[in-house]
Amino acid sequence: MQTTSPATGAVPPARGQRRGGLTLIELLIVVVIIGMLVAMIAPALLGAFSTARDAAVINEIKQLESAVTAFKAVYGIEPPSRVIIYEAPAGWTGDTESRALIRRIWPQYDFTTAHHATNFNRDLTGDGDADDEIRLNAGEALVFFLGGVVNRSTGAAEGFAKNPARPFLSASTAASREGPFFEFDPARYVDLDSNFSTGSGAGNAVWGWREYRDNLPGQTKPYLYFSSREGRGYQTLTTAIDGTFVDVYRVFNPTSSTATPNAPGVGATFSSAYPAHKPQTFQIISPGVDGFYGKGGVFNPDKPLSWLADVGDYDNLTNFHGGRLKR
Ligand SMILES: [Ca+2]
Ligand SMILES: [Ca+2]
Ligand SMILES: [Ca+2]
Repeated sequence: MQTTSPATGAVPPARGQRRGGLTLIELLIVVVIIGMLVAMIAPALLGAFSTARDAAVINEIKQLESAVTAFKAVYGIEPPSRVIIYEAPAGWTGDTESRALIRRIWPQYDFTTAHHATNFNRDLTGDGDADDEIRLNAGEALVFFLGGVVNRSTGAAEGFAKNPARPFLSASTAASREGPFFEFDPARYVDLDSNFSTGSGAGNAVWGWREYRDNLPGQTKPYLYFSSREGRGYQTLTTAIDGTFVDVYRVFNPTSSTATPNAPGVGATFSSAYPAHKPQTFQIISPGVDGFYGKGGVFNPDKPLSWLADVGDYDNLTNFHGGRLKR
């Protein structure tokens, strides 16, 4: 036995030296083992953190889906994802599509000047006039229809007035409300294209709306929302969102002969060979931790997203796939 006991008081110097050497080796071994353990555990821990964060976003997307369902329960249709709201009655006359969509939601909506000339109860932009147009796209439409009109002094979402002809009346004017349908965290509003507080152009200025981001660390980009228009088909985007996203996600078709179904371009046409995911309802898309949307288009769950040859898609979170798009 090499054991020594201080009690014996008879430890030879040689033994002490040898013991020191062993301790150094032991120390190195321990350091190496700890290093290996850290190397093994750290990715697992980081993975667990990111999985938990992803799960929180997926859960929030489910809550947004429920809010859309609640909106539909009141108004009969899901919120449109592309519509223009006109403060001035004249705007509606040249936009039959937007007018029809508003008519679907509020059949008694007053498009005339009758209540308009004497006050600004249609001043949705809060700039003191009633001649603007608010172009709602994707994430903006989600926030507008689930949150409702906004108190420009406090920033609070006020839902819509139950007044069937004037749903955009403020809460101070019309206390009886529908919504908001989702409890937005005020800290997570964003305005990707800077058109919520300022319009562009003189007179009939063009405005937009604010959007809403997920709670991933460092996230600056909002959820995207696209409606199938009650199963009548998603509209192909004519302008890329944030310079990249151009098409809703479509189902991979292994029998299609299309050469590059995974590389949509602006205005690309997809045949019925590539139906959209959620063809009857809507898509909600988080850009994930990388903050890039990618291009959308065909998603094949059996292949890694590098197959899409587009950085940014792989970590997206959606309401048609239970986690990151990357496998
Ligand atoms: Ca205005
Ligand atoms: Ca905006
Ligand atoms: Ca992404």
